Amino acid sequence: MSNCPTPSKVSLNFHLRKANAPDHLRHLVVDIARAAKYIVRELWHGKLGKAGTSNQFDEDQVEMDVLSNQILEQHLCENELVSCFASEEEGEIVELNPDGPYAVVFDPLDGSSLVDKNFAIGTIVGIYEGKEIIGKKPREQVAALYILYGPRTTLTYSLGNGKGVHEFVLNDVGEFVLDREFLGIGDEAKTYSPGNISAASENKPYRDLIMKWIDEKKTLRYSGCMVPDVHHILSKGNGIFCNIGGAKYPNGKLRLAFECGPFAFLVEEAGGVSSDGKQSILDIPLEAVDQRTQFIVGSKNEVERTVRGLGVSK
Ligand code: FBP
Repeated sequence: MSNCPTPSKVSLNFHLRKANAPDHLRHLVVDIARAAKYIVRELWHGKLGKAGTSNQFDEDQVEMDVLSNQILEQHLCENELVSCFASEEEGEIVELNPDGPYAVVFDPLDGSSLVDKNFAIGTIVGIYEGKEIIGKKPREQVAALYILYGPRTTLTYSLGNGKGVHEFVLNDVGEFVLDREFLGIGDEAKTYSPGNISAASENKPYRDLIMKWIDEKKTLRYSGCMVPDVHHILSKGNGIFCNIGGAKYPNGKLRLAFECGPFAFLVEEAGGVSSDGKQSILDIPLEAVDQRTQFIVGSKNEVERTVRGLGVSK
């Protein structure tokens, strides 16, 4: 790192340099942050209605799904650092530069069904080395990040390997500047975030867990978008978020590649725990881009109690 003074407001680029991120990885993360600024602008000024199309999961797309996907694809293509990417909004893996050193997975606008209700939503990104996505495990990510479009726009990233989880805020000149370093998650949860709660109607262990959290007077924090809901755990430093399988989604609703893998990487780097009920999310091989998984993340002791409570040994 050159001996230039540390600025009063540390930029994402400066922070990545200080963390000795490889130059290409730093460039890629900064480009993803640039793409997020264009997504922010479209959230302010763009159309929020239905696109009249559907994604690979046969889910109706809103205009912003399509636009945010295009914005990210453009930035990943321009920098020539990406061999291929998998997006929640694309049917197949998209090949870009065969010499690109990284493969990227992303949900361009998670929670997009909430965008016209003005709920906080986000972009989720995972980065792998090389040219393959299928066959990798989320533990092999070399970086993961999410952008949260809320009252403030924040970007939270980690390079893993004990380098910590760090949060940046988009300022008035369009720069993501450091707000908090080394976000941590304590072992005991004070809040709970029960996703896919309709599964509790037929999943008695899940229903019993929710009643336990109520009886323990834990605070409910659930918005219906996993980006602010899991961010709440990283921001507060404790909590539990889960999306449990049920009749409609036997394996859970959330996708391993674009949603659960990057968030498990960040939560475990912050000292939390992730599980699908049997193993760390980070150890589940990616077999298909549309692969779903049951997802439990957050404070270590609460995740372990939840896994036991759901009756499946870890
Ligand atoms: P989309 O990617 O289709 O928006 O679905 C993902 C999601 O919105 C997550 O962000 C959120 O945690 C989950 O669905 C909510 O599911 P449910 O409404 O069943 O709790």
